[in-house]
Amino acid sequence: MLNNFPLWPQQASTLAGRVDALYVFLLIVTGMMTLLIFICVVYFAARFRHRPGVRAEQIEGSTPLEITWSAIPFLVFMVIFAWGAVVYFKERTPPADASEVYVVAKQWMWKVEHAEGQREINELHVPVGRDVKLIMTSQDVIHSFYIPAFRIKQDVLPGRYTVEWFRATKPGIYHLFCAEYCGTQHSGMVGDIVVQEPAQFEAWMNGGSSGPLSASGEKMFAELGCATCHRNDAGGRGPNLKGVFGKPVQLEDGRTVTADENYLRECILDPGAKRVKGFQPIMPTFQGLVSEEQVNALVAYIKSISSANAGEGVKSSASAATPQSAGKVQPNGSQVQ
Ligand code: HEC
Ligand SMILES: [Cu+2]
Repeated sequence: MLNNFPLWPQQASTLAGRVDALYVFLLIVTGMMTLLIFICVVYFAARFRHRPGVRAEQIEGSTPLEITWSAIPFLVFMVIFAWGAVVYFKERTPPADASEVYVVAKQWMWKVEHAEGQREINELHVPVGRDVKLIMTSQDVIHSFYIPAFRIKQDVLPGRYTVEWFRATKPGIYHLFCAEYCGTQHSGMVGDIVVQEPAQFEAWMNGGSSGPLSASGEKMFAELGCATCHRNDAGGRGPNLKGVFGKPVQLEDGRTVTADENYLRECILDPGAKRVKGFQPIMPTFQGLVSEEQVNALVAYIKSISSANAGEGVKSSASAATPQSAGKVQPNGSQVQ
């Protein structure tokens, strides 16, 4: 019977149980308080009802009583706060080794590109039991990437990246919703999260991929002329980008910032906002010249030449040219509009 009338969405991620446990706790606490108040109302109404000849007597405060009814709720609220904070920080902190998926939202669809190069629309394939980090941006208005079965929801904003992560625990197909009103067909901006067994997922991933995202990024890096200024040595007019991701960067105006995804994105689209110390301000903006997908590929490429495993970017770009992926290569710049 409960299957036909489920009170909760399915629990299909490692976070789902934690969120539900907190929610059940809140229901129990508020339920108990409601009950307590109603019992008191009924009891006092009966006990102190009007009787002929009996005069009401004024009672002037009671310190122990007031301390009790302040301290107990305070402790209960502190439990809710601490518990909520633990779940929140867990949910907001993607594990460092999560596989990465880029998401671009537009009215009214979700465009998904895996770091390994596979692309999909209104669908996201993920393997069971692996941490997945979504790096998301919007091409137009604010959207929100919501997977009820995973208990995660995150706004997707134009002009910057936002991030969310999960680890799926059960194979199956789950709803994806846009949870931020984004225009006429907002309610149709839905999709499927397809959770597969690792072997099945590998098979899916290997079918028809255009090569790793970082490899398309490397190609664009050459085609857009980035490589003329950013060389692999110290001799370029721009900084050598090898190893820059995740490191602190000294800016011309004295600030130090961490080179995360949003920083790389801003460097490409609005280089004037944060000039690197010790270089001429000659880098042109690429705003309007590159699509969100191309920015994602460039960011993925710069990250790949920065990862602890410094050879990774080179390796992945080499593998893109192996016969096994040849023939599946899509014409450069082919994207879903
Ligand atoms: C005309 C030369 C030139 C071109 C072309 C160029 N850049 Fe730059 N870039 C620079 C210079 C100079 C800096 C350092 C000063 C600054 O921050 O603007 C820089 C800074 C950067 C940074 C920050 C580096 C750091 O160490 O923090 C990134 C990332 C970057 N560029 C990426 C790119 C990408 C991607 C492209 C191609 C789409 C590109 N650049 C094209 C000259 C260039
Ligand atoms: Cu939307």
